[in-house]
Amino acid sequence: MPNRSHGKSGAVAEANKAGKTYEGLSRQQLIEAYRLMYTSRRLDDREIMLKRQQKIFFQISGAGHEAVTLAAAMAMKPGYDWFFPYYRDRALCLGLGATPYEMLLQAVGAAEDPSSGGRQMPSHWGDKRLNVVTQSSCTGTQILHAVGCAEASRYLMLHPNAGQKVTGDYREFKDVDFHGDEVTYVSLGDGTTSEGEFWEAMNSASNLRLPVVFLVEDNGYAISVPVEVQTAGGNISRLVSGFPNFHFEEIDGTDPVVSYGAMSRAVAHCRAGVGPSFIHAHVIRPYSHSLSDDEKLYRPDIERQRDAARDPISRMQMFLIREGILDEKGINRLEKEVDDGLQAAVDQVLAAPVAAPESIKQYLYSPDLDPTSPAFDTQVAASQSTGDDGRPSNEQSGIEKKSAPKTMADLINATLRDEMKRDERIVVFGEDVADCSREEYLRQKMVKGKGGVFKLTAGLQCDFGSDRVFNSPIAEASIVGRAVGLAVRGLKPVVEIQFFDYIWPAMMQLRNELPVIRWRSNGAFSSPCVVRVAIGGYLTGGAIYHSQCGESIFTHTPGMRVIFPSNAQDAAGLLRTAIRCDDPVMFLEHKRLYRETFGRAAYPGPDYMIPFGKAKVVHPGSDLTVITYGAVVPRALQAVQRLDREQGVKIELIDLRSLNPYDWETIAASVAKTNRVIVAYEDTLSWGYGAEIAARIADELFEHLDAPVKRVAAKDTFIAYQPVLESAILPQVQDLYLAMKELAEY
Ligand SMILES: Cc1ncc(C[n+]2csc(CCOP(=O)(O)OP(=O)(O)O)c2C)c(N)n1
Ligand SMILES: [Mg+2]
Repeated sequence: MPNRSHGKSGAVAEANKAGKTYEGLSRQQLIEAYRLMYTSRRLDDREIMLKRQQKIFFQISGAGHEAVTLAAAMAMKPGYDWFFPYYRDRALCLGLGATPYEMLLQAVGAAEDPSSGGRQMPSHWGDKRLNVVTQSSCTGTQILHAVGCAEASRYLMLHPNAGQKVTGDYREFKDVDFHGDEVTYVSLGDGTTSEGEFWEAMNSASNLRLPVVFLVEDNGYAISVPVEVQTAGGNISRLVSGFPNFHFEEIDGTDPVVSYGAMSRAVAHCRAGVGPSFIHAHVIRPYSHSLSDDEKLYRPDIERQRDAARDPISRMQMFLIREGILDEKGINRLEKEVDDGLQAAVDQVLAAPVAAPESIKQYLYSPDLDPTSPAFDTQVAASQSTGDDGRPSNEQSGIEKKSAPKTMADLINATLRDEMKRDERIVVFGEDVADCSREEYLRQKMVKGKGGVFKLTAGLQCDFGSDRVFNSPIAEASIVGRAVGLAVRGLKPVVEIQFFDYIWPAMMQLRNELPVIRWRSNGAFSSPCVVRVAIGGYLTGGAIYHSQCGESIFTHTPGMRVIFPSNAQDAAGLLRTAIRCDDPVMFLEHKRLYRETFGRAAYPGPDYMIPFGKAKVVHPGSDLTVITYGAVVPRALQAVQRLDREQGVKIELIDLRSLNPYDWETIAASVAKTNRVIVAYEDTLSWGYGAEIAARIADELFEHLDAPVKRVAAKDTFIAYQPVLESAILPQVQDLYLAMKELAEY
């Protein structure tokens, strides 16, 4: 226990009389601060005990970080400002208004746990009421969310009507709450500053002068790795000091008053709209990394003792006594009240029920809006002439067209334009998507504008302005991470990943954040947005890094809708559903199909939608079923037509269009009719998307099969530049033809 003998009752009276404040904090506020800091520490202690008794399953503490995180809470406004904390921020959350009981509900994994209903580990904060946004375990992902969240505040200032509720699409269910001067808080550890996402976030926050308070809680270690190994020169403040527009402070984060002063200045800088703030707080980590770690294995006693001398709890006690704010008796009384309260909370929480196992799939997707439902099944506008008979429009002879067939690229562009007109919440960003970042060139008509490397977003910046359509840095994680932050706030980012081949820097966001937000927060938060991705090969020269597929990696991720149209009209209808629905959607656009003659169509109108999970029978047949999607559709169609011509074999060709969800009913009905099936796809054969479809057919439709389930796909290698090699690698019409012929004859 700390030495409390410094208490002098005379000093209490003196200070009381003086009405002295400390960086603006009154004595009463300091007592409250101590109550919360002590509560935070004791909660960690209680949880550690519960873990040892095997009543909870994980523990990670906020010990040593209490002063600065509580100071942050005191400098900000819960339910008004926004918070992206990390696992050491127990005191922040207590300071914002979370209760110890709620935290213990998290520890036992109770159904009533407000952060996740028992789905996440303890100390993974989330509280809708307080604007504490659901956190994952990934170090660093939250920093980009905070940037997106702050961008939303900026955007809503410029578009105050965008947040209005509109029935009939996701806006009906997605609340928008903004004040204009709200500040976004994000915290991270010293080790986490090594993540690329940290630097991406710093770059954008700085460049856009966003109101984000970055708090680096530097306890000198990332598990066992000391700060000088993480950070060049051992000090992150030195490294970031060149970022413009920031308010920087490097402080002793174990001192509550110093911390409060710094946090207040940081928040004021942001609230005034000047730019972001960066508080680098030196703290301690007295309890090892987590209960699974024993720091004695890599930290000698001497170092640990040095830390202990700076413990914020004992420092605060001594400060209160020294300043005559509380005497020893007062501290004892306060601590007893806290301990008694915690005991009662522990007793109560051990009886808290857990969620029913039947609920495990709840909130994977929006419970409010089902994109597979008839609400998303609309007709082609009357003025348009494209039939929806499953055949590409340019092959429909005899149908009179009032408007010329357009490419898939044209119709995606037209759909984006109409949706942006209709919905002010939509923002479009990505690499090169703007017409011209230097707007004056456009204004002075010096340039025409680019609008995407494939021109899919051409003209959108000119039509809707640079705050709605803009270029991002080449930082794919930040494209998706910022989109998550914007979408959490209720906006609808429709972002572009320029090439599927370069999606990988965003993988953490695409696997562990975007599709998980709703599930892990038990429905409290969601991030519906659209990630458009140019995908695929058959480019004759595309080579390894401009030809990849890999859709199965994302269909393998629960919570993500994955769409892959093969023709212009489907692209328009499915993109509109993607934008209007309430789920995250990966919208895969095949580069080779963008401007093909195949699949051109007239624009189907500004309300044309196709529900997800509905396949299209491109060619009816009774002898064999071919299931495919994307650029294999036109190739398979050629093979199907040739077999019909040559041998009268009638093949049913199914274009899945939607990969998650997919249309099992159409598959099952077709296989039951034809008794033979090929699954064809452009990706490499092994572990590709079709492997799952083939496995399910073998499993559930075995009784209907007269032949083995066949797959036609790319060879299990990379895609080569030389067209002869590319042809040998990707599935060709001839490969499809031979496989169909063989299976039909089986
Ligand atoms: C992306 C990622 N990599 C690794 C981990 C495993 N991990 C969890 S915490 C941690 C150390 C973080 O250190 P720091 O940022 O300094 O925070 P501290 O725990 O010290 O407060 C690591 C490596 C993780 N959760 N996420
Ligand atoms: Mg650390």
